Amino acid sequence: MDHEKIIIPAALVECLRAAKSVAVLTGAGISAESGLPTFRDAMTGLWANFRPEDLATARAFERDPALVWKWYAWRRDMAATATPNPGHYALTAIEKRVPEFTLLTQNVDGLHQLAGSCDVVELHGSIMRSRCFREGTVVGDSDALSGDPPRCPACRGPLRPDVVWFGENLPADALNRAAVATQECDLFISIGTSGMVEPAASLLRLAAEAGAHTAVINVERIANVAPGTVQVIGPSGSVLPALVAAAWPG
Ligand code: BJW
Repeated sequence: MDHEKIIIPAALVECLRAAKSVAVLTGAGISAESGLPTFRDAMTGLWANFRPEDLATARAFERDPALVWKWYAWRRDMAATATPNPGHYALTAIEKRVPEFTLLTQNVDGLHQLAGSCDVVELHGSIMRSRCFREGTVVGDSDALSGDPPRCPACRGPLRPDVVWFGENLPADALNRAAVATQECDLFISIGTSGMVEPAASLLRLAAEAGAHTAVINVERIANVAPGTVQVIGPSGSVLPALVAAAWPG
């Protein structure tokens, strides 16, 4: 989509320019233009041929560790060869211009870090790391491991991806940082997420209740957002660069 054809609401531009503190929540949609499938696209999404509970729960891993490990290995290979898109880069530009900026991501693909975002709060972990299913010890480079699933070098227990599955708590430090940023920001922007998975889904509403301006950037209109939320409909790889250009021309 041509940047010139995207209309960025003036109110959002003003809010961004004036903001002392901005919090951004990203989901799978921001990486779609890097070629990574989202979860809930009925035809091509990551769960098109499976039910989420068959792949993204500890119970699924216990039942069929090879299936779950292979699904994550397939996704890790895709993420490892993907590159950030203009949406990821636009967020690094915003980070440089606002005094306080917190990037909260539900994504596990590492593309924000690759784009140069300095301090990414990973709410759902990282697909690039693994950890022992028994003891929780984190093992860094998943690419160097072999086996379906590989074994923990310390206890020989099965390794699992270092991500947050349904029914598991989010990392406490990440959740705390999300709560603080959400309570304290002037502007909260939710980008490329269907807003169906808690607790991340509640952050937009919590920000609005705390008095922040709120905005959603998505290719589809999101239902039941907090009253007063500005919705910009379009791909984040075009909307975000257009927003940056409008807020800080030249
Ligand atoms: C574009 C675009 C473009 C496309 N530009 N946009 C309260 C009520 C009910 C249930 C619960 C509740 N609280 C907790 C729960 C249970 C559960 C939950 O939320 N269930 C729901 C299904 C209802 N939550 C949990 O279990 C969480 N843990 C927890 O709460 O712990 C405490 C607790 C424990 C036990 C019991 C109760 C409480 C953990 C959630 C972990 C989620 N994990 C996953 C997998 C991570 C690892 C992996 O990657 O495999 O995280 S699930 C999956 O969904 C993944 C994602 O991060 C997450 C969100 O998906 P996302 O990013 O929104 O992707 P999509 O595909 O849904 O949407 C993409 C969007 O992009 C779409 O809107 C497109 O339109 C858009 N888009 N192209 C802009 N170019």
